[in-house]
Amino acid sequence: MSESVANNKSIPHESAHLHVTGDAAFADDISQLEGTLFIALFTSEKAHAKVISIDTSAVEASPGFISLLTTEDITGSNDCGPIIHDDPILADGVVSYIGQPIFAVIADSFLNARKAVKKAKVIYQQLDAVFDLNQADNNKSYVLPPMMLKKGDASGQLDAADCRLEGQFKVGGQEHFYLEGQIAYAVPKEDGCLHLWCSTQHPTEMQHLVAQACQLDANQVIVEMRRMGGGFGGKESQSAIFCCIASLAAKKLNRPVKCRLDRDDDMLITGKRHHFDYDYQAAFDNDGKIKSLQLKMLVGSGYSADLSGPVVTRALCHVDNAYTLDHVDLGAYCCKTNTQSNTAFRGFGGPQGAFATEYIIDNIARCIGLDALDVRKLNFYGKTENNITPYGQPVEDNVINELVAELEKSSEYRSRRKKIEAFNQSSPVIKKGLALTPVKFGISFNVVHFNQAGALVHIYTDGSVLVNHGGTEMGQGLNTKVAQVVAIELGINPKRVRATATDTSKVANTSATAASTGSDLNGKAAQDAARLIKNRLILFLAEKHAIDKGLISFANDKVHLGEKVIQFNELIQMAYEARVQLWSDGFYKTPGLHWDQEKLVGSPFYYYAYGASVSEVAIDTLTGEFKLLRADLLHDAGNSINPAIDLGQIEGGYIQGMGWLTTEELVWNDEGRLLTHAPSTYKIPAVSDCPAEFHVKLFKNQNVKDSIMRSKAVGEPPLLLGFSAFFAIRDAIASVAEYTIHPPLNAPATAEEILNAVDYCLNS
Ligand code: MTE
Ligand code: LUZ
Ligand code: MOS
Repeated sequence: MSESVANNKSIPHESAHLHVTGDAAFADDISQLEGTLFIALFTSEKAHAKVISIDTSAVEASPGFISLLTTEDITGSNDCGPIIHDDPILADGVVSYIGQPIFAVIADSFLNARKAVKKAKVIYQQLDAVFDLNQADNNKSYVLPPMMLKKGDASGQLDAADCRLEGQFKVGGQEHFYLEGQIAYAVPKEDGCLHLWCSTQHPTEMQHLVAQACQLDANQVIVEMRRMGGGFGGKESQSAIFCCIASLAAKKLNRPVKCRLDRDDDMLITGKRHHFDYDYQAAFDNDGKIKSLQLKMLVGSGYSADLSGPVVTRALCHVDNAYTLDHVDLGAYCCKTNTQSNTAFRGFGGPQGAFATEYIIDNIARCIGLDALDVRKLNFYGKTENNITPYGQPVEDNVINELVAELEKSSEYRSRRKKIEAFNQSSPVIKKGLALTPVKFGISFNVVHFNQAGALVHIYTDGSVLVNHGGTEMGQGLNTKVAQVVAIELGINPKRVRATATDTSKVANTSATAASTGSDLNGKAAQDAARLIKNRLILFLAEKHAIDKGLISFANDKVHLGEKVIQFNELIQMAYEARVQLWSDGFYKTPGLHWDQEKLVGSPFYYYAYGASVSEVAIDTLTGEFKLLRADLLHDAGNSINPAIDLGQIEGGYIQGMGWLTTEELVWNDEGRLLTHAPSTYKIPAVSDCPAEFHVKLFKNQNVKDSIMRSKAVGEPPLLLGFSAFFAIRDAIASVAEYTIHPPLNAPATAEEILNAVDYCLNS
C-alpha cells in the first residue's frame, strides 16, 4: 500500500547524530544515584586450584572500603550458565581458570575498590590444569557429549575415489573487543525489587539469572538496555556474571552498585570465539569434485559449556558452506580446558565450520593444479538438484552460482590472476596472492523456540510514534530498521518514529539479539503491532465516511480515502476522540522450522544468506608481513531495508573476519595466563588495515521467503567474507614453490605463521 515512503531508504542510523557528538548514552553515562557504590573483582591467579584461604584484612582496612561480596552472600543459586548449570558467578572452593572471579570488593569509588582488591591474599593448592585440546580429547574431558553429523557413506567413498588428502590445521579464537566493556548498574527498588541497567544482548536472560541469584521473582527485576557499544556475541551470555554480581551487591547493601570492567579485566575474565583444531580426510575426483569428507573438530570450549552446544551445532551445519557434500562424517568434541569459557561470536561457530571446507578445497585445487575458484564452482550447490545439506534441509534459495559469476566478472578475477602470476615471476621478495571465497549462512536460531519476538507500538495524539521491541541495539542499526518498518506500515516519515530502550517490563520473554535475527524477528513483530493499529484506523474511517476499506491508504504522512486526503496527525486526533485504541502489541514466530538436536537433522533455517569476496594481498617473504591491497565484496541482503546500514555491516563483517584470520592472535603462557589482554598485545584491524581499493556491493535479490520486506539478515554472514584474505595470503605463500606445496598455514596468519609457512615451502 504505502511501501514507497521509506522502503529501501538509506536513512542515517537513528543514533548517528548522538554517536558523533558523544551524546549517545551508554550504561555508564546514566546519571548515578546518590550513594552509588563500585565494584572491583578479585580474579583467580591459578588456572586450576583449590582455594585454601582468603585473607582480606588489608582489603577491609583500605580507604573507601565498604563491603565484600563472597559466595556466602549468594542467597539464590550461584550459577549464571545460559544452558547448563556449570558456570558459577563466584568460584566456590575451586578455581578453573586464571581470571575467574572469586570475590568482589565494594567501595565508595572505582579507584578505591581497585586499590583495595589488590591487597587480598589468596592461598591456593594447585590442581592439574589442561590447556591443550588434544590432551583434553585424550582424557575424554569434554564440557558436553561429542556431536556427530553423518550422511551417506564417507569411508566407502573415500576408498573408491581417484584422489585423497589428509591433514591437520587450526583456527584461533577471537576477542570481541567491543568498544564499550561489560558493565552493569543495579539499583534496589521498593519491596525487594531491582532495576538493572546493563550492556547486554539478552535482557530477558539477565532478568532470569539475576532473579535466580537473588531469590526474586522475574517480576521483581527490570532490565533496561538502551544501546551497547558493540556486542558481537560477547554480551549474549557473558554479561550475566557482571549483572549478577552488581545485583547481589545491591541487594546485600540496599544501595545502588555499579560493576564496570576495565579492558584488561574484561579480556581476562570473559570468553572469546571458540578456537578449533581440525583433522580431516577428503576424497575427490581428478576434476576436483568432492566425494567424501571426514572431519574431526576439537573445539576449545574453555572451562564450562556456556553456548558451546548451539555454537558447535552451527559449526557442524556450516561445514558444507556453499557446497554439495553427500558423504560426510563430521565429529565435534567440546574440549574442556582451564581457560575462559568461550562463547558466541559473530557467526556463532558457522565461520569455524565453513573455514574447514574452504581450507580443504584450497588444498584440493593445488593437488590437481586448478584455480581454487574452479574447484569451488564445481562443487557449489545446485538450484533444484544436488541441493540437500548434510543435515537434510534442502537449499531452496541458492544464488551462489550467479552471485559468484557476477563477482568474478566485476572483480576482474581472471585477468588479475594472470597479472599476479606474472608479478610473482619477477618479484623475488614481495609475492602477491588472490582468492575468491563464497558464503552461505543459515538464518534462524538453531533452537527453534528462540525464533519468536514481540513489540509494542504507541501512537500519541500528536501523531508521533514510539516503538519498543525485544531486540537490542549494538550499533548494527536494528532500531533504525524497526522504526523504518513501522513508518512504512503507517505511511509516515521514519523521523516520526522513535525506538526506545529495550525493557523487560515492556516486552517479556525475549530472545537474545543474536543469530542475525534481530530485524527479521523484531521487524515482523513491530510490523504486526503497527498493522493492528492501522487496521483499527481503517475500520474507524470506513465507518465514519461510509467508504469501502479497500479505498483507504496511508502514504507520505497522509491518509487517502478515495479522493479525500487527510493528514495523519488529524486522523490520529480524530481517532483518539472517537476512543480508538492507538497502541498495540505485536508478535511474530518464524514459520516452518524443525530440528532434531539428537540426530542433527531437520530444517533449522528459514532461509540462507549468500555472499562472496575477492581479496588480493601482498606478502613480504623476508618479514612475514602482509598488506591487503584490494577487496571486492558482493553480498545478498535480500531486498535491503536500509542499504547504507547493510553495506556498513558487510564492510565491518569482512574486516572483522579478516582480523580474526590474520592478526588477532590470542596467546596464553604455560601457566594458562592470557598474555594478550590489551590492545598493546592483541592486534585488531585499524583504519590503515582497510584495503586501499574496497568495492562493496549488494547483490540484487529478494528473499524467496516472506521475511520482513523480503530482506535478509546481514549481521553475521559477512564475517565469513574475511576468508578470502586468509586464502589470498596462502596463495601468495604457495607461489614461492610454484603452487605445488600446501603451505602449512594456521589461522591467524600472523607474520610468524606466514614466515614459517614460506620457509616450509622453500625448503620442502
Ligand atoms: N554490528 C555492530 N556494529 N555491532 C555489533 O555488536 N554484532 C553482530 C552483528 N553486527 C554487531 C554488529 C552480531 S554477532 C549479530 S548476531 C548481529 O549483529 C545482531 O544484530 P541483528 O540480528 O539485528 O543483525
Ligand atoms: N543458536 C544460533 C543459538 O544459531 N545462534 C545463536 O546466537 C544462539 N544463541 C543461543 C542459542 N542458540
Ligand atoms: Mo551474534 S554471535 O549471534 O551475537
